[in-house]
Parts: sequence; structure tokens; C-alpha cells
Amino acid sequence: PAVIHRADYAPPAFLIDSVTLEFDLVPARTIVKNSMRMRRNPDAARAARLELMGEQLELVSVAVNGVPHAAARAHEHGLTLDDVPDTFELTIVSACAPAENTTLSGLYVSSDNFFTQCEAEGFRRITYFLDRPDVMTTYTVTLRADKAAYPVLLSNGNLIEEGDLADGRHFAKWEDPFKKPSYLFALVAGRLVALEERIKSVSGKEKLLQVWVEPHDLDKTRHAMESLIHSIRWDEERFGLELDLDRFMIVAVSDFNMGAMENKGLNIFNTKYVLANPETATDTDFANIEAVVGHEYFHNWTGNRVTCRDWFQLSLKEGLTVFRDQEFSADMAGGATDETARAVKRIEDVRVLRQMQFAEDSGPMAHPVRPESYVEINNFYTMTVYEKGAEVVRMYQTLFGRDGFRRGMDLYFKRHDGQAVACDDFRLALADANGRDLAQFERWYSQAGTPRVTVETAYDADAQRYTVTLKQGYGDAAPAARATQKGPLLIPFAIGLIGRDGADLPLRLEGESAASGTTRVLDFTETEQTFTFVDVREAPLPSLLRNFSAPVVVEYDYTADELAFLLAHDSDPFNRWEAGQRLATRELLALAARAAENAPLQLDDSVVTAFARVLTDETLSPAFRELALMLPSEAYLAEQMAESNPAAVHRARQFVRKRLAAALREAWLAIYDRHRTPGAYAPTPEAAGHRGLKNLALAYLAELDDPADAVKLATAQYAEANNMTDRAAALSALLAASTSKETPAAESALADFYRRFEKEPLVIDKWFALQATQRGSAARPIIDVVRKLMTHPAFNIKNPNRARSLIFSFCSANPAQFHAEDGSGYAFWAEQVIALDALNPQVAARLARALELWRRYTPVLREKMRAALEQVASQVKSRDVREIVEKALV
Ligand code: BAL
Ligand code: ZN
Repeated sequence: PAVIHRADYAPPAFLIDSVTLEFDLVPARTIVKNSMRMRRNPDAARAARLELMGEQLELVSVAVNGVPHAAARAHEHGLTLDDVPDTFELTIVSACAPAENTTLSGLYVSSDNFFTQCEAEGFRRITYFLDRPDVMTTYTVTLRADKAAYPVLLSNGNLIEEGDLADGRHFAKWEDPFKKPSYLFALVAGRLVALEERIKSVSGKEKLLQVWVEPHDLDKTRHAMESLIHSIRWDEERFGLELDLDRFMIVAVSDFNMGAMENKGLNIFNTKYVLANPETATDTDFANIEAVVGHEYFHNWTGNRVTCRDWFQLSLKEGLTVFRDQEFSADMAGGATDETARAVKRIEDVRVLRQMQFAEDSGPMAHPVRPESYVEINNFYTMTVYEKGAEVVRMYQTLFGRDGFRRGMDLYFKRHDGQAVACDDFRLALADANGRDLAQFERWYSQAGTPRVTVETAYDADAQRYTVTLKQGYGDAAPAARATQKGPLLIPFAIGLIGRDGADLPLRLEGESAASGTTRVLDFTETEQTFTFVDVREAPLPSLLRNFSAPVVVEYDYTADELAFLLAHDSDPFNRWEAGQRLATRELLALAARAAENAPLQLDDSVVTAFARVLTDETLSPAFRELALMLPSEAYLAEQMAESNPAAVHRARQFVRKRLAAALREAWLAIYDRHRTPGAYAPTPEAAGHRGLKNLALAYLAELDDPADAVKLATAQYAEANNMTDRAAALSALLAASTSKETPAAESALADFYRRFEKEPLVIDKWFALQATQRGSAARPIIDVVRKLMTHPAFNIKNPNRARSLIFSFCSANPAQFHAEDGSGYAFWAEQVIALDALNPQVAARLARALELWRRYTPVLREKMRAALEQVASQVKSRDVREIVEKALV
């Protein structure tokens, strides 16, 4: 397949000054009339012809300045027009088939309503166009449809006219005053209802806010609305950015490839990130909705007002907007000053980064934050572009502080509002606003792979000097990453030094006149660099990379005692958590190595003691304790092994869970009791923290060989729960307990759960996911459960949420069962990738990625994975899946 290279970027040969679209919406055949005022781009080389992109379209007519154009040729990828003048009005009529569109890209039907998804290249499936982000224009859109079937007609911007037509049809005309690229176009038509609010923005202008859903979901829209209002306020306060439209709409749709989409003024959301009430949504769902509503809203400035020049610059908007939504969530949880509450959010984000992005960066799909090439852009909506991209943006704030970062943002908007720009433009704005040369920082955008920083320290008691030597490199990087690595990075390396009493020491670097602060951000710019602290009155313990100040791996030889000390004392809450994770990871990897050889397992008491201390430390917030007591995931641990062995990791991790359960049984019971949250449900971070810790206690109790306590508590909790967090946690505990000792409570709760929530698709997704991710045994492999569930009447592979809840949950979130030695998981994976490829290539390609790290597994698994990959490679058709499996097999 054709590879597209960043280096080949050229400006468009033609520009579009305005576009008028008229839709006659019919599911089987929708007619689109597209009138564009076009002219040649004075800043581009003169082109012999006009090439418009188009896919899966039926051309009806083409006219230039109102005259049918003979020299127009439609082909598989678009429409070619010879002999066009320098400026002209181009009118194209075409048809598409929304009801047949299972790809969920372009115009499609879901629950008998019409929706669109245009990012990245879906608009060309609606009409012929210059479907590239650097072609920005103003849109006027008229929608016509049957009034009874489609009473609501929405598009971007402001509603300027509506009315009835003949034959029971009606129309609505929308005008978006802002120029935008085609990927931000949207329309929605159907039987929907809205929750509405009117607010005044900071400058006193009235704004209409709407959350549109199907009628039976109206009782689940309040939280999304509140999240939207909080987002609007937050962007005004933190960045001085105001909502620029009179009306802002969110629409929920149950068939959606992504989480949500930031179309100008008409955000379209996966129902998963809109709908919530206490009975149907967990604390995590509530938090995710707040984050995603924020994310899409924040795109209005970072993405829409200033957009991307080309898709290689995707992180310009995504990395920045993820950073903004992370900061929003942290501010909502802890304000600017509650460091522990902020750290909880930081830890959650870093867990995801390390588990998913570091893995991506170590395999065949490794790419820089600003990729150099792609086959299918949809494959580059990745953890690297989003999450590592957000870390790159965070580093500017770490270097310049909140105020310096704000100065950079202000300059970025001053320079580029209304433009389509590149990652370099953002970097230069930050550099210029803060008077610093950030040329070296560019490498964060161009180099792939996870940097490794090794640390050596030395203390000279006589001179009271402490030296910290940092070395950076990429270790044994994957070939895809190695090819991009050119030189050292500018790494803001935050460090503190801790004295024997557990308190931070004042810090003075050599050459400074006085000590200042207890955390310093070192400018680490060379391959090897030594920093000397003076007036260090005792041998300190270093607290390294505080608050995870850069997306790197830190290697330092801490002893187990030192890690236990940091876990008990570090003033940086992130590093307190980190010390516990290092301690646990080290222990778990040693155990996994033994498990791989079927050697007996044994856990050092000091580990149990260190964890017990955190668990019972009442000065720590429940949310923090929950994170500290959560062991690194099986996926993360397998990734750390020289040869990934999911079965051994599972055995080791289960062994430790059982030991922690047994050794701390009384403590878990006490915690369970103390952190019950009686009364009305509120999804606040504080209440969620109590529930989280309580349910962690329940999960540990369910690990006991005799899980009677857990079964009793979970059965009661399941029956009495007034919220989904507690009900789902109880069900999960019952399923876990039933693997040690069969309990009828698990089966009956599972059946009750289904009956109770049969009409709530998002809850039924949880029902599938809980079963797909449950622990199995030799007698009861989960692949059998999954295959049976595939035939359940509620299963529907065409709905991405449902496919994810069963197929993806099993293939990506149940490693011990998926990687069964008999290869049964891989055979299932191949079947499903092939089935999805024919329906929805974007979703299929995501699933395809579950095997990309195959080379890192034990030989037996590796060979079976390769065979499955080859089978898929020989059968799939889409560019999306081909790119993934072909890169994996190289
Ligand atoms: N732009 C695609 C969805 C999102 O990142 O918001
Ligand atoms: Zn985004």
C-alpha cells in the first residue's frame, strides 16, 4: 500500500472560499449537493488539474460556473477536473448510502438516526472535496428529511432558518461563522431530545448549551451538562479562552468508533462518555465523562480555532488537548494546591502511559510524537500521539511554570488563531514567550522510543557534596524507534534529596549563592551530565523524577529498604507511590522468573510490612492508598520480562495478591467497614476514593483460599448497592471468589445483573467485559465463556462498544487466558480481526494490534502468534489492518 511521508507536504493547489451543502437525507440513498467557491492558491505551484478526494460516492453531476463540466472523471479515490479557471463556482451532486455504511466513517445510520464522523478522512465519503486539514472554509448547510422520522436536524454553528416542506418533509439551515477544515464538519438528524442550559460566558454573552440523546436516556445527561459548564469556566479562568459560538451541542450515539469528536459547535460522543446516572455508571465512568467532555470542549481552541496543517501534526492538537484535559481533571479534583489529589490523577495518567505507550514505543508501531510516515492515518490516533504528546506539552509547563506556559499559549493564539499550523509553531511560541532556545526540544517530536535515564550518585561527607550523574539513551530500542534516534534530549529532571529523618533537605547546586526549595528541575541536556549539590549535611536518599517530570524510564539501584523508606516518607506523593511500585515490580518479576521455571514461590515479609504501613496510614487519602495497594498490571509486568510469559506473571501476581490478602486479612476487613459510604451517591473524587479503597479491600478478600468473608460481604453489597460502582465491584468480587471455591452467588448475581440492566446497553457492555476478563482455570478456560457469549442475543459485533466489551476485553485485558499455550486465544483473535475487517476496518485494526509485540514472547507463544498474524495478513483487505499486521511481521 502507498506510504504517505511528512517530507512530501505541499500546500493545496486550490483553496475554497466558502461551501454550501444541501442534504436530502434518506437512509438508502442520500443526495448531497455541494457548491464551492474555488480559486487557485497563490502560494502553491500551478496545477494542471483539480483533484478532489472522494470515496464510496456515486457521482450525479458536475458543473463549473453553472455549466455542466465535461472534463470531470470520477475514480476510486475521487474526482479529477481538467481545464478549470482560476476562480470559479463548482457544483457537484453525488449520492451515498448511509444505511449500508458499517465503517462508521462518513455519513451513517445508528438506531435509525443519521450521524457523521469525518476525522480524519471521512468527509470525502460524504462529498467530493479537498479533504485535508489545511483547507479551511465557511460552511452553510441545509438538511432536508422526513419530519416524523427525523424531527431534529443539526449541523455546525448557528441555526438560521427552518421550516416545513411538501410530503411531510422539513428542513433546517445552519451557518458556521468560523472557517474550519472538513474533518470538523458534522450533521445529526433523528428522533432526539435535549437537556438544555443557558449560561453567560465571561464577557456576558448568552450561550445555549444542549446535550442531545435518545428520549429514554434523558435521565442520564445531567453529569455531562455539568461537566460542560465546568469545562467552559475552566478554560476561561485558566487560559482566558471563551466559547466563541452562541450555541454548543453534544450529541450521544451508541455506534461510534472513537470516544468522542470535537466537530465545531456540534460534538458527537460515544454514549459511553455522555450517559451516566448512579445506577448505571461507575465512579470511573463519571470521571471519564468529565474528562472527555472537557477534552472535546477544549479542542474548540486547541484544534478548531488553531488546527493542524497536515495529519503528521496530529499531536499539535491531541497532545495539547490531552494535557489540558488532564490539568482540568486535576484542578477539578484538587484545585491548584491539593498536591495529593492532583497526584492521584497524575498517577492514573502515568499508569496508562507506562502500560500502553511504553509498550507501543517498544514495538513495530513505534513512531515519534510527530510521525514521519503512515499508510492509514486512522492507525496513528495512538498512545504516542495522545499520551506521550501530552507529556511533551507538560514538559514545557515543568520548564517554564504555569505562568510561563500561559504566556506561551497566549502567544500561540495571538500568532495562529484561524490558521492550520505545525508542531514547530507551538514550540516556537513557547520558546519566544519565555526567551529560551528550544531547538533541542524538537527531538521530543522526532525521536521514537522510551528514553532511559540511568542515575549514579556519590556522597562526599568531608566536602558535604552530593553528585548526581545522569546518563541518557534508549537502551535496546525496537528497529522502528532506533531509526529515528539522533541525539540527547532536553529532559527536565525533577529531583529532591531526603534526609535520615524523612524530611527534604534544602537544595543548593554548586555555583548558587544560597539554597532554594526542596525540589529542583535539572536541565538535563547531554548524553551524560553531573550535577553537584553542596552543603549536603548528611548522605541523602534521592527522590528521582518527581511527579514524573519527563516520559522516561529511570534506572537507579535502590535497595528494598530504601524503597520502603521512600514509600513511607517521600514528600512527593507521586514518588511515594512510585517507590511502592518499584518494590512490587522488582518482587513480582523475581517471582515470575521462578514461576516460569515452576519453582516454589515465596514473598519477603518486608514487602508485606511496607504495604501494610501504607494501607493503614490514615494521613493518606483513600484514593491514594487504593493506588498504592494496586499491583502493577499483568500486561506491564509481562512487558518488563526479557521474554514475556503471561502465565508466569499471572501466577506470580496472584501469589502476591493472595499473600497480601491473607497477611492483611484483618486490616482489609477493617478498611472495608470504615470506608462504606452510606447515604446518597455522589461521584466526587473524595467519595469515589472511599468506594475505591473499600472495593479494593473486597477484591483482596476475594483472593483468600476460603473467600467466605468476601462472598458474604459482596452478596450483601450487590443486593443493597445504590450505585453501579458498588454493584459492579461486588459482582466482580463474586466472580473472583468463585475461582477458589465455586459459589452459586456468582452465577445468580450475573443473571440478576443481566435482567436488571437488559435495557441499558452500556451496562450490558460491563456484563460482557466482566466475564471476558475473569480469571479462568484449566477446567474452565475463559475462551469457552467468550465463544459462548459471542452467540448471546445481546452480542452484536457491528456495535464497537459491544465488540470491545467482549472481544477486546478478552484479547487485551485478560492476558493469562488470551495467551493460552494451545493458541486458542490467537485463533479467536484471527477470526475476529478478519470478521471486523469486512465491517469496520478502524475497529479491526485496533484489535489487530493485540499481537504486535509477538516477538517478545516465549518461543512457544511466539510461533503461534506469528502463524495467526500470517493468517490474518493473507485474508484481510483494508489498508488499516494490512498496515498493522505487515509492520508486525517485518
Ligand atoms: N479528534 C478525535 C477525537 C479526540 O481526540 O477528541
Ligand atoms: Zn482529541
